[in-house]
Amino acid sequence: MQPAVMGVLNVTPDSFSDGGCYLDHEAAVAHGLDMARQGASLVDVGGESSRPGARPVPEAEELRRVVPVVRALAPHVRVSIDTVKPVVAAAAVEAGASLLNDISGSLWPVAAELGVGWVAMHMQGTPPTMQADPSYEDVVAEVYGFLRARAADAVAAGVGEVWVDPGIGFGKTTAHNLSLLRHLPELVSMGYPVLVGTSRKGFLGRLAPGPDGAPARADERLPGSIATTTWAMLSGASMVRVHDVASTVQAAVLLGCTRLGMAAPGGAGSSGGRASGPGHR
Ligand code: HH2
Repeated sequence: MQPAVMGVLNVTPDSFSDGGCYLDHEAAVAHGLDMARQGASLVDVGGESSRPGARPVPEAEELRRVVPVVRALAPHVRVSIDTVKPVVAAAAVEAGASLLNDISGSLWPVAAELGVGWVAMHMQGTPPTMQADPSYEDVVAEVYGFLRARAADAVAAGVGEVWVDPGIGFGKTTAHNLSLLRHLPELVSMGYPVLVGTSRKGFLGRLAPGPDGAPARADERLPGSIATTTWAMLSGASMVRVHDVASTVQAAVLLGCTRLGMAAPGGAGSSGGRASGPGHR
């Protein structure tokens, strides 16, 4: 099955790649609907940046940012709420969200109580200081061990839909991120659906600097985002969290076609017969 695409919708002034673009509710809803039209199965609404160094947002402000946006989008597309605050999670679920995207990896009792799905993400430390000095003896064993334990806790608590996410960039060096990506099949083999978010993250810019040697800026990281997201899909991830939905859906479709050796049934370009036209090769 083609992996699902989760579109990122940051209703924040300070997110690392799109801060301020969707702080206005009308702009946020329009962008969410656009991502759904482009093929996102889920729109992930967040009202608090978790970029390295980010400061916590007061609960009332986070509620003001996200609840009207969730309410407007939920009749049209599945919505997840990206929060670590139980009160915000509850209000978003009341407004129509059905998945709790939890970067703290600790809110499974809240998901159980609200009767919604839960994403368990791994993070070492918290955003204000997590990138100061991330350290592990064995990053793959520690992160995947944590996720295995938390997912089992959630299932035992009665959560019916449990996702695991290695938390790329959350208390991790570039080398840690690469190890986790390289060993994704081990996470997949645990049996829980895997979500991966590499989109526009800083390590992509550091690994592939521009011609002047400077790290690629966030708005120059689409190729790296597509490459690592495609790697995640090839490794068995069931969902990828991205800012650039249309490009990612195109990559996912092409991956599926290549796997099958043909256009996916019912998908674009599946009308049968040979492709034709001036561009056909
Ligand atoms: N990454 C970010 C935020 N939430 N949730 C999951 N499950 N996995 C991720 O990798 C993940 C996440 C960071 O990206 P973004 O939301 O664009 O930035 P910011 O936190 O600055 O708003």
